[in-house]
Amino acid sequence: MTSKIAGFSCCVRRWLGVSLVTTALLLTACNRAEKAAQPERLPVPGRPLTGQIVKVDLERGTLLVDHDPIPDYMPQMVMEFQAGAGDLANLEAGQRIRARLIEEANGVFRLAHIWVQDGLSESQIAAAAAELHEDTVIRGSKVYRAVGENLPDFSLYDQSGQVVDMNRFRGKKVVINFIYTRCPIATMCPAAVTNMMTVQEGVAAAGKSDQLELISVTFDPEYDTPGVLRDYAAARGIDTSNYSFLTGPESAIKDLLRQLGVLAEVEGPLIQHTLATLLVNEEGRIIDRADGSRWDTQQFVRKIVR
Ligand SMILES: [Cu+2]
Repeated sequence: MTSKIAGFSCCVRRWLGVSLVTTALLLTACNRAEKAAQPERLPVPGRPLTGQIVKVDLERGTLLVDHDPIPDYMPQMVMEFQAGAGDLANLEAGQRIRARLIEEANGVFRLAHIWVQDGLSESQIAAAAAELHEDTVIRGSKVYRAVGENLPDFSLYDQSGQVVDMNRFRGKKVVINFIYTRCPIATMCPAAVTNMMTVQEGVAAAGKSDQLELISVTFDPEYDTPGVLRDYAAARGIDTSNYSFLTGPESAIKDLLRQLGVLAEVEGPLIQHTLATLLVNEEGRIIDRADGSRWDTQQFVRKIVR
């Protein structure tokens, strides 16, 4: 744990390039955070449910699910649940799922935060997460990847529930940041997404959309399932043809955050986090980095379209 925090602080120091005084402050903050037994993640509403989808009914906005017994609550049965548009679009009959069952005040039962339990995708994602973790451990105190280094390889799910391997984006410029959908602070994640959209629009205006991929990875994967990310993008009218929202195993996301020098920590009802946006070139090398939510999106656009 000590070495983990030391590595983390070291990466923060290198990333910010700050004075010793500021570093001392950061170290104190880190140590304090370490002592408080903070929860690892924000709670996700509802109770756990597993089962198999019998039917996706787009018209009724429901999922018919043969669900496993829910201890002290409900026996095994085939039951109809309300579900969000993102989940309804992503899911199909026959899939095994794990989800959160939310009983609403009006007696309506809703399934949300749904993960497909698909052996093939899951093992692919798990293998990539294990590799990324090994790389994180091997890099030790040199875990942080500065401008000039390569983006690490990773595989996560996109907002459609498809496995996305980072290699897929070789040959294009990539802009990547981290956000979470329930971030309530307008100047943080919502602003970060708006900045991404501004870059996307600037590159589109130059007719170079096919040379760019934008990626927002969630800080909050248990809540931000593919369906939630899909709804989030739809609610903002985001063109997802070259802008993906990624989620997956918590360990993979933590390793990515460490390697890219982004801090995140649950505090009360929030995930306190820093913001960074990276620009990656066609060979997978990090060529620029903007910290915070106020940065020159047009500078990124110029670097992408030139
Ligand atoms: Cu945020």
